[in-house]
Amino acid sequence: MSLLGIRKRLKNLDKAKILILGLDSAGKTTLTKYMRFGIYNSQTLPTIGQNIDTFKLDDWLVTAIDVAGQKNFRFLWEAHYHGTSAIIFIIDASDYERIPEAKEILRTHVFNNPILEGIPIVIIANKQDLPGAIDAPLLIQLLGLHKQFLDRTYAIFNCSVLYGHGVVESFTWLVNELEKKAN
Ligand code: G3D
Repeated sequence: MSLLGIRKRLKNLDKAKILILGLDSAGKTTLTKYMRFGIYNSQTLPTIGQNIDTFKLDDWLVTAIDVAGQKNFRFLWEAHYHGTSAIIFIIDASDYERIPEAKEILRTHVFNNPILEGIPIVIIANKQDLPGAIDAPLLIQLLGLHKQFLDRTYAIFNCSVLYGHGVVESFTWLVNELEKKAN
């Protein structure tokens, strides 16, 4: 399976939205660049705020949001959450200090958010190419996911988005889940 293969499978599904969430510097921009690579008709749409990047991938709307800090702006982001079919939550796994912040946001914005109930969630443990990066099994524990949210549909992948490692695997899982829901 390649990125183009994934794109073909996405095309066959009803159009909707993919939401990419993460703290600043987690790798959202790098991921969206990767997704746009080789895709000729992707189109960047005007953004409302500096921390929101939206583009079209065929009939899909992809929105990447920087969810760090600024609790007061949550209501602005929530407007983008409606109608979402899939969530990608990206974490800089080499930045130990910010794992608690990422955990809190993952919990409040995604897992405990009624708007996003039942939606498949891919967690990207990014920057695995950096020495000492926390791998997926340990990250699951640090995020508290081994004890909670066992009823939610989610998966976590070791990735190095900069080098394109693990991205196709993450998207393949996501497309499989979307196809299951469509059938
Ligand atoms: P953001 O959009 O979530 O804020 P970016 O994050 O995509 O801008 O990435 C922030 C920095 O992390 C960038 O470096 C980017 O190259 C780097 N980065 C993203 N993914 C990876 C990865 O998988 N491995 C490594 N080593 N670095 C990564 P700069 O130097 O441009 O700030």
